[in-house]
Amino acid sequence: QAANIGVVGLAVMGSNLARNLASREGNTVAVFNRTYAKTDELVTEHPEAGFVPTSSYEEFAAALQKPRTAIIMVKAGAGTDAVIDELLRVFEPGDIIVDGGNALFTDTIRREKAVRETGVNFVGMGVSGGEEGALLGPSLMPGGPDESWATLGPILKSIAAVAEGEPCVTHVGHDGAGHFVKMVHNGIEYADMQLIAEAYDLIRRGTGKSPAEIADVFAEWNRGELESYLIEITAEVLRQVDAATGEPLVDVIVDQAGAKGTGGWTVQTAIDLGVPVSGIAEAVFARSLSSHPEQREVSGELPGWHDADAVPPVRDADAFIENVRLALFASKIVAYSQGFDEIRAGAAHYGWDIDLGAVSKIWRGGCIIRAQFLNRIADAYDAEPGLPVLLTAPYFVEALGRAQAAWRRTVVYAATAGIPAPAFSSSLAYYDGLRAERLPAALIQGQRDFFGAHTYKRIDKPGTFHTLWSGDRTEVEAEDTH
Ligand code: NBP
Repeated sequence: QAANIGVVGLAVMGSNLARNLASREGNTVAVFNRTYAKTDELVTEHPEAGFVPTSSYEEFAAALQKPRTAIIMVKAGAGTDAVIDELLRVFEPGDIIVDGGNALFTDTIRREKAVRETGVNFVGMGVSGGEEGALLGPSLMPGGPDESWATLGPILKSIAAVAEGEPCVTHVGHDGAGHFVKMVHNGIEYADMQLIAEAYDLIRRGTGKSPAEIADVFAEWNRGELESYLIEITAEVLRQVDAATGEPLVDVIVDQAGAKGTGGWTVQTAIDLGVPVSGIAEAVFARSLSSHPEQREVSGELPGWHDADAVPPVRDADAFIENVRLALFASKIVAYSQGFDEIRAGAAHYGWDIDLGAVSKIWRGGCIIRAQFLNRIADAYDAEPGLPVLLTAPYFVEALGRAQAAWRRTVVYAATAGIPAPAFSSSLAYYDGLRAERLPAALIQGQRDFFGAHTYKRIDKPGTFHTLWSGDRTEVEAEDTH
């Protein structure tokens, strides 16, 4: 029986995506893995899926109906290039290769260009939601050419998560747009996790509550405007007791956070685009700081403001927790606003027509940052598609205004108590930066002109100017050397 879709790469993600595809009416799925034992295992363990197992790329291509459609789920990087080369050997013009791995979007742009020359369509697709998402319904972010979306769209809609009746998939844009958006999704995920971790740390050290008690706080928060998958699982993790020691699990886990790189890509790309994603950057760097035990060994040598253990206790725990909740909500708005700003800037730079409201909608289900809150983002872009900064939408302006006093009090408390809250503090600084009528950037321009004759503009007349700092300090008109 000819298969209408194929999956290459049968580790956990590929196997689960293949099973998800096979479970949908009308699909027959051909499967291939470099090491055949994995193919055999999957097919044997899941006879109900009716997979078509194949043991060579030739056999795989022969098993697929034309035009052929194959989703690659292999380790991103050299593995992806190797599989594409093999598929191009056996595929024909009009066939579609989808890369569902976590590719860097610039690799996807390069691959799309190279594959297009052969007449085969190449689609880089972000897949979010981990193993469970792949099996039960992920959030899918395909890029690639319009023609391929006509074939792929219905298949992807049938396997994606569903949020409020809508499948969590949209054709994000051409070539690398899907992987770009997936990258920023992961960056936002880093920021969201860091903000939640800072909230937990402040509550624990400020009020002395136990992890189990703080789990109740998060469970309560999950019933309000912070409702999200990450808040929900935070409560679960904090409630978990270690079977071996009887201690809260969070207290026996080594406090060094790992990272697979997509958060760092988001920040590197933002730097290239000139977009301030400070909340995401602080989250990436907080993980880096945690992962240097040799540097952290000096902790005892670094004096705090107060004497040892003297984190000033909060007087009213309930009021403090409410302040932290509002600080978390406000900082979260900043993180998402910065992430969407990066997508907007990336779309402008790479020529993608990305519907930001549609992106927020496909993140409502299946993925790690799924949250109620994304509906508010969709509303904001529905009302004003060209919104220059997300947080200036009326809903967010109101929320930030409401949260502001609590947000400031929380950051003050963190600084006074010596509890690191880099994402809370930098989000507030970003907000105040946007609010400022005048920024000290004027002074920086003066300094740049002083040491490097980099010139400056004046507020009162057009043109570019330079002060003769090492001469008589008069001002002259200059060439623009920005
Ligand atoms: P891995 O990232 O661990 O990759 C293992 C798969 O890659 C195996 O099927 C392996 O074949 C295959 N492979 C490698 Br390695 N080199 C190959 C080559 N040169 N030619 C052919 N096949 C090759 O698998 P995963 O964790 O299932 O993830 C798959 C993709 O999905 C990755 O790009 C990942 O970043 C992405 N992703 C993962 C998650 C997640 O939560 N894990 C979420 C979203 C996206 P073998 O069996 O012969 O070694």
